[in-house]
Amino acid sequence: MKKVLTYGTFDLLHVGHINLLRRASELGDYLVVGISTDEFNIKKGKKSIYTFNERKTILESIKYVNEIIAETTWEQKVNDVKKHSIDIFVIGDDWTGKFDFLKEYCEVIYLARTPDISTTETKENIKKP
Ligand code: C2G
Repeated sequence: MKKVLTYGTFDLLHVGHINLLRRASELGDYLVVGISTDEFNIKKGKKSIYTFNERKTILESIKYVNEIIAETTWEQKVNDVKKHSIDIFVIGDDWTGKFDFLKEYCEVIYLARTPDISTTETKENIKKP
């Protein structure tokens, strides 16, 4: 069984997230998603609208996602790859190069981001009068 791993905040879920999760799931047989906790989001400089538990509940309902783990630190990825016997790490290409150190443990793939959609943009559009 080929296992795939990705991470993200996945706040205010949108088609960019779904496109990423769908393509990630198509790379293997089982997709593990590390969702950033509310505390880790602060370290990432992000404040999500939905809490970790709400974002977890939403992602658990997506057919492409097989397992959810909590992302609490930048340093947990190598341990997660080993612990979950991951074959492929995948993430959007806004992170290109940032996780190449994982190539020692698994395949690393950066997928093209979906253009013209982001949680930040969605928030701005909602605020517009
Ligand atoms: N994404 C995408 N297209 C978009 C928006 C997001 O492909 N238009 C992808 C991102 O590249 C990422 C995933 O969807 O792979 C989740 O995006 P975010 O919730 O913004 O996650 P991020 O803050 O990039 O967290 O340790 C890694 C970080 O936790 C990644």
